Amino acid sequence: MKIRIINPNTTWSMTEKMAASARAIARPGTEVVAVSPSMGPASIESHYDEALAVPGLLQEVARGEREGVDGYVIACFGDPGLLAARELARGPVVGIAEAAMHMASLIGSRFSVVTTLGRTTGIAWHLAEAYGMKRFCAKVRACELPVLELERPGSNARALITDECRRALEEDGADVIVLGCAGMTDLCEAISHEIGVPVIDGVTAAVQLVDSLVSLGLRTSKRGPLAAPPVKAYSGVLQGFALQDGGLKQVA
Ligand code: 5HY
Repeated sequence: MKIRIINPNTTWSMTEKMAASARAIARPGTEVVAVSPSMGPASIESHYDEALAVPGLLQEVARGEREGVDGYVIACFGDPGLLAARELARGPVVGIAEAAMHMASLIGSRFSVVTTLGRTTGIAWHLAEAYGMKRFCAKVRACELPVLELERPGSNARALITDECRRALEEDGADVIVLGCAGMTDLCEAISHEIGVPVIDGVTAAVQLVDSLVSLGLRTSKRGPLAAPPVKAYSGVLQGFALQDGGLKQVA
């Protein structure tokens, strides 16, 4: 089985962290590859970043389709481009927010999300609503940490995130924590051990869900809204996104 983790931002150190987390839990026989697009934002911290991350993300899905990838993880807590990716993919495509929230609802009564910048909390709330998880979500918290601080050696990211997780337990009535950034994937186990409750990393949660779906022979349904997009021309820098034979005309 081949699973492709797509980190929609272009910071490869973060992508490599995700690959390490995923390979640590992947079943024997499941090959996990983690990639970043050749174009896009260095980090995703706004609607603008999310929008500009999607073209590169879709190129990576198209490349995966040509390489026979069985399923995909969209490894950004805003789950950017999720439905568009499902239109392109034959196999399952799972977003890390979607995976983490659903898993949290299976092991606790209420979860809090701890993410990076406060300006992105609305995106997480929107997803909780869209996924039917709002009734389980106690709060979406932010530790006011720029995403790339997670990559800076010597930053106090882990302490800031852990403190915010503690506040979630004390103030929100949460009994599970969801890490609201793929870049936190390497902190999950240590924070869970420190605060004494389950902490969910969406990257590994999504990898396991994709593995389960593929193992059950389940693929994205191509009847209706997630069928391949209608063929048409795209102009300017998007010319290469025109579809032919079910794939992009030009996969960079
Ligand atoms: C993520 N941004 O998971 C989101 C986290 C966030 O570059 N990867 C990013 O703060 O929304």
